[in-house]
This record gives sequence, C-alpha cells and structure tokens, in this order.
Amino acid sequence: MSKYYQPEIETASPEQIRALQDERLVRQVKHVWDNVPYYRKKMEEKGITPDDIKSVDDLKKLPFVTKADLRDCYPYGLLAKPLSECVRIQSTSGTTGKRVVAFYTQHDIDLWEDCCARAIMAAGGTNEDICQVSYGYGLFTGGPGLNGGSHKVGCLTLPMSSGNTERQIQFMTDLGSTILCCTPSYAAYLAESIEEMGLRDRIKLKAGIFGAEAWSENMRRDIEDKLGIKAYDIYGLTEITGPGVSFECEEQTGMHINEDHFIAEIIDPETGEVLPEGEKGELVFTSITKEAFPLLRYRTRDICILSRKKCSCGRTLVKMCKPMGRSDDMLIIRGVNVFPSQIEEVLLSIKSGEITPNYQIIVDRVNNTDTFEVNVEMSESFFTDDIKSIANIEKQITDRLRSVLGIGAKVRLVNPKTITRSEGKAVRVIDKRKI
Ligand code: DLL
Repeated sequence: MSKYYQPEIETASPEQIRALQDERLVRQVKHVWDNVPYYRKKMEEKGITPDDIKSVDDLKKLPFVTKADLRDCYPYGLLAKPLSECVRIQSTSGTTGKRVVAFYTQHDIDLWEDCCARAIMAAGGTNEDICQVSYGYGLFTGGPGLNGGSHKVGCLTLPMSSGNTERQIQFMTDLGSTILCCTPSYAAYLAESIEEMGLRDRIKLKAGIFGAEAWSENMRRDIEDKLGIKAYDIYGLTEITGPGVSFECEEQTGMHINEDHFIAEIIDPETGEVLPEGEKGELVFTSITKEAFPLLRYRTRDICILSRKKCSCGRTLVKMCKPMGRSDDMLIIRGVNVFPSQIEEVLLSIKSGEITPNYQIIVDRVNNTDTFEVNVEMSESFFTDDIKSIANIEKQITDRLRSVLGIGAKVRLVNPKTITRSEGKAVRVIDKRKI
C-alpha cells in the first residue's frame, strides 16, 4: 500500500494546489454570500462583494471571523445549507469559553474522513492495521473523525472511546492493536498503566496519533520510549472540521495542512496584518470545501509558524509547527506572560527520575498579588519522606522555572498518583482568579 491516501493532492505541485484553492475560494465566497445573511452583512460593512474575490491573493480583503461571531450566531446563524441537508452536529469540548456547534453535510463528513485517512496513512497505517480509537466519541470530534479515517484506510477499527483504562489495555493486548489514537496526556496515562501492569511485552503498537492539546517534544520521546512506538501529532478544531486539519508525517517536524480544503494564514494577533512565511503569529483558516458550516478567515487563537521547506516524505502541503500555545491559554501572572507548555518543557527536562510529567498549575490572587503554584508528582521510585531530598528537587525546578519564565513559582512535590489523570484533554491549569 502507498504511504499516501490521496497522492495526487498530497504530492501535487504548489501551483496545482494554488489553482485549486483559487477556484474553490471564489466558489465558497459566493456560497456564503448567497446563503448566510450574517456573512453578507459583514462583507457589505467592509464594502466588498464576491466579485472582489478572484483568487487567494484577495483573501486579505475578507473580514475575520472570531469566536465572538460564533457566539452571536449560536446555534444556526452561520449555517449555509438547509437543515434538511445536514446530517451531523459536533461540538467543542468546552474547555475555553462557550460551546461551539458545527454542522456537516454528508459531503463534509466524507472530506473530513479523507483528511483523517491521510493522517493515519502518514503514520504508516494500512489495511493490515488494528486501529484503537481512544479519543472521546460523541460531540467531541476526536473519536468520530479518526474512526471515519480508519475505516477509509481499511484498518480494523476499535471504537473504544476514552476512559476505562483497564479495558483499553485488555483490548490492546488481546486484539493486538497496532495504532493508538488518543490525546497525548491519555497516551501517557495508558503508558504508565501498562508499565505498572507489567504488560509492556504484550503490546503490539507501532504508532500513535496524538493531538487535541499541546504536547512537547520531550513528552513525545517519553511516550515513544514507554510504548515502543513512533508518535505522530495531529491538529484540528471543531470550527474548521475536527482532527485532520493537519497531520504529521515520518519526518516529525511539523504538520502538513490539508491545503486543498483549508487555506492557512498567519497574522499579527494585535493588528490583523498578514505575516510572511516563517514568522510567528496567529493561525487563521478558511475552509474552502465545507458546505454546511464554511468559515472564512477564522481566527484560531493558536500561535504558530508555517513553513514551505521541502519535506523528505514527498508531501508538498505546507507545514505548521506544533502550536506554541493559544493566545487565550496564556496566563498573565504578575504581569508576565506564561504558557503552560513552558512549564511542561521544564518539568520534562528534568530527567533524573524523581518526578513524573503529571503536574498542575494553580494561580490565585491574594492581597492584590498573584500567587503561582506548581504541583508536581514524585515518581514511585523516588517517593520519600526525606525532606531534604524533596526540598532539593523543588529548588531545582523553581530555579529552572525562574530562568525560563522570569518569575518565581512555589513548587511542591506531591505524592504519586495524587494528580487526577485525564482521559481526554488534560486540565493543567486552575486559575482561581476567574472562579
Ligand atoms: O481538539 C480536534 C482534535 C481532535 C484534534 C483529536 C486532534 C485530535 P477542539 O476541541 O475544537 O478540537 O479544540 C481545538 O485544540 O484550537 C488547539 O488549541 C488545540 N489543539 C488541537 N490539536 C492540537 C495539537 C479538537 N496537535 C483546539 N497540538 C485547537 C496543540 C492542539 N494543540
């Protein structure tokens, strides 16, 4: 089997992709103008009509769409097809802000599943594989998206959903799952549990497709070592379709964006100005093939860099780096910008075995001053009553955090297994200032 699901697209020349994008964008703008009064009004306010959009070069003339627009239009205001033609609703997991509902026609589902199939094949998946899908099923897009992609590749699909970790591991060993799809934090938890159960030798996994939340390179190596697999990143968001907006290949140096369906731009989050390739900014997507819920220039809040460097896998689709935090995930603590991913990098860089990657950040405000605590779990092997050794490690972490973040944190080592494990997206931050 080829390593590409749709080689004619995945390895097309940039000119071919561009021609496809030009044609599809023009059609899409007309589609929303004709069918979504909210869009028409936004375009009229900017003084433009579909005639002004002749190619991707004109994209910058279009207004942005933000989460606030989705909120204003909840639930049906951005629908571009009659409900009778829609067959599915998915919704965000609701970790930040209000729920978003997205609609799909059968055609939309079909294209979404193609995107996920590309991701599975890029991770080495074939019809010989047993693909265990341990993302949540239901309103969350993770389970349904990868389930559909797995079918398209022809894998034997195990629709496990998340949770019930013992049963996950039992199926994994009994049936010999070869590909695991779940959030990276759940993969880490599964790896930890497999180790504890002494079942590492009975695991047949070769690849993991992990996404839906930020995870560091250190975390990747950790999961790869523990499960004996190659771990691939996958990115997506409900508003744009779900998982499979972009996916990693064997080079593991960023995720190829499915540019025949989504046009990516990087903008300055302050000014909205489009930035050149290679510059860091907010990722903006335009979906050019979605029928039911097409978003034009949707601001993701994810901070990212795009690259058109040649990829050794042969795919020509533009690559995005791992999102470097969300502009709305950023904590401002005593005036300093702190991304949870920076804290994770520090903890995972401490390799001497005393701590695990399980941590929680607690921010509060006492007497008008922000407090900043980081609780980190000790490993079973280090678990000790020796106050001096604990204080030593705490100091080591505090010092590294101070040098990376520029502010002090109160670091506490806590007993093994006291930080709640996540089966979906991990909850790493408790910001009591917002409660
Ligand atoms: O998380 C879709 C998904 C499911 C992606 C399964 C990958 C795998 P939402 O719940 O709408 O959709 O959340 C979207 O999650 O804007 C990013 O901030 C974050 N995110 C998604 N994938 C990644 C990733 C799904 N690979 C939001 N790395 C996005 C970092 C990610 N952040």
